[in-house]
Amino acid sequence: MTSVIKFKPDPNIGIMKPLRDWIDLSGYYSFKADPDQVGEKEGWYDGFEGSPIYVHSSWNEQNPVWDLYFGKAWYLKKFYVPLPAEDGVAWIVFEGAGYLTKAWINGKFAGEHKGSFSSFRFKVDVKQGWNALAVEIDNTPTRTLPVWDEMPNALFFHYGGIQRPVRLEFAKEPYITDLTFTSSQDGRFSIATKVSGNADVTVSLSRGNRVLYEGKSGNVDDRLASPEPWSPENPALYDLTVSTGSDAVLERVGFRSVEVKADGIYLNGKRVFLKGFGRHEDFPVTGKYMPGSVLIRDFYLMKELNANSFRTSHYPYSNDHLDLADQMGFLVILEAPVAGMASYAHRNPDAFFSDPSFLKDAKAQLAEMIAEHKNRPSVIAYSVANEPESVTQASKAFLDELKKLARSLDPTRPVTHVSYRLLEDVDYDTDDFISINSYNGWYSMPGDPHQGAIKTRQVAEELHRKYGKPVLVTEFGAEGIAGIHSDPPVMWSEEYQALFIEEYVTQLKSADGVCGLHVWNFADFRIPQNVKWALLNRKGVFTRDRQPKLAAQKLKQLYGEIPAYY
Ligand code: GCB
Repeated sequence: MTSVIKFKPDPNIGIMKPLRDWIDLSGYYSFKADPDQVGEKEGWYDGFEGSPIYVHSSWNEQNPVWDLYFGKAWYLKKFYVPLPAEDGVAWIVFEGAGYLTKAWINGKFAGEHKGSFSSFRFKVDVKQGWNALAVEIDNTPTRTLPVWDEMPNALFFHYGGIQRPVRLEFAKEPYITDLTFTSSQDGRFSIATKVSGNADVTVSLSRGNRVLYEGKSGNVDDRLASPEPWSPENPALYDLTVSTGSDAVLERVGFRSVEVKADGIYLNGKRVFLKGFGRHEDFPVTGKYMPGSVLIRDFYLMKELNANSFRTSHYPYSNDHLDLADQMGFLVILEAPVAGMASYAHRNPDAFFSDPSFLKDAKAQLAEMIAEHKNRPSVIAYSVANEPESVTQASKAFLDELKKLARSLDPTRPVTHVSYRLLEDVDYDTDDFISINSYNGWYSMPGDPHQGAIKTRQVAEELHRKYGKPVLVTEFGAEGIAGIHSDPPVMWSEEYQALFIEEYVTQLKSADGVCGLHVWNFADFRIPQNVKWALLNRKGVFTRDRQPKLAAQKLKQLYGEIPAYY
């Protein structure tokens, strides 16, 4: 398993500091839907007549005609390589496209990849001068990850396309293929580097212009005297540069420790209370691509509401998204794209979870997620799945395989799965902490958020007592349609949503064993058409265009009253 080395921004947010030559391949492409699946047979990889589209963004909202198109579609772009590309290695790098991606350069097949939410790369032959890139994307709703078999019940809208940046990247042998950094807040750290051939590797750690550590090996166990620990209050980042002479990569790292004890999650030795949200990557027109300016606004809004944490529900987020979490100090539960199973799996969980190809895909996408993001200080834990019908031995076996894999790839981070089966769940014994989603007062006990919140508190406390582990409430929330007001507060009004959140936070902030609260959701987001939703999922405390509902003001006050350490 090799990790995907990223270009990372320098301390000025958003300014790229590439240490390899690269060419940005985002921009306008030619696009053609392929509902009859004839593209490959007819050789569209050599060229086709299409219509304009922008990469990166989902295809759906760029043209109303494509809005509900799910299936195969093709992208084509001519690009110019000014370098003598022949004397090195070149890759085409996708930071996220899917669900199935196949790529051709100058008509020659380059590779294929399954999964929409991780970076992947294919080695390619490009020539100095003009070249052509053809890409086939297939997002046919099937047993993909997340699972889309039953579209109306899917948890969020099934966007498709080349949804994150694409580039051509160049390196010379020997080049760096993997880099792992682990640390603790007292300054201890280790670096492990993998290189494509024999090379003298040097490493350095610096802050600003000050070099604080230099080493003559790619594999180091050492200690930095009195580092500034990374935390939400002071997200101190260090530049780790690793070089082979012919190649160099940069990771932005931090010194921090995470530990789970029976009574809570500890950051740098202090018990921290996670205050935050389940989020989505979702925005009008761009679909599953989140423009940097929207992310910036989101992060300022989360800070404004006194949040310090979020979960990447229900898939790993983009590098831009997680770079900001590192930079602005958010504690992230990084979730694998194993979600959307509830409506399908509950009918026959044994058959569903015993399917070996499903497990194989889930493991592959979990491994890619960890390889890509394992060096981030913001990522404090992994969630292997959201609401996986964890009530039978087959689903338990499936989840335990994923947890085993996560721990073998990264022994430094705690692992959980997110359950809505509460007291019935059979898989908490292999979690480091328990994560529960609860909607008493909305889907159950409608209209009674007070009793709903009390019931959720009882469940959380019972789970804590039974398993001796902390409990994170990963979802609770109610729909609130912006502009709909009601006295008394009834369901779907802004008042009801604000009251629901108040009842839950009041009950759960001091519940025995509860280590954090994530409101569902930060912002309204698009979902499939279904009688359950009014155009969007309206559980956001902000609208889809990031305007506050009543709940936002309430939550700011409520989160402001909870100390970050307790
Ligand atoms: C859940 C899911 C989340 C949904 C939410 C809801 O339990 O995990 O993806 O959006 O409920 O609003 O129904």
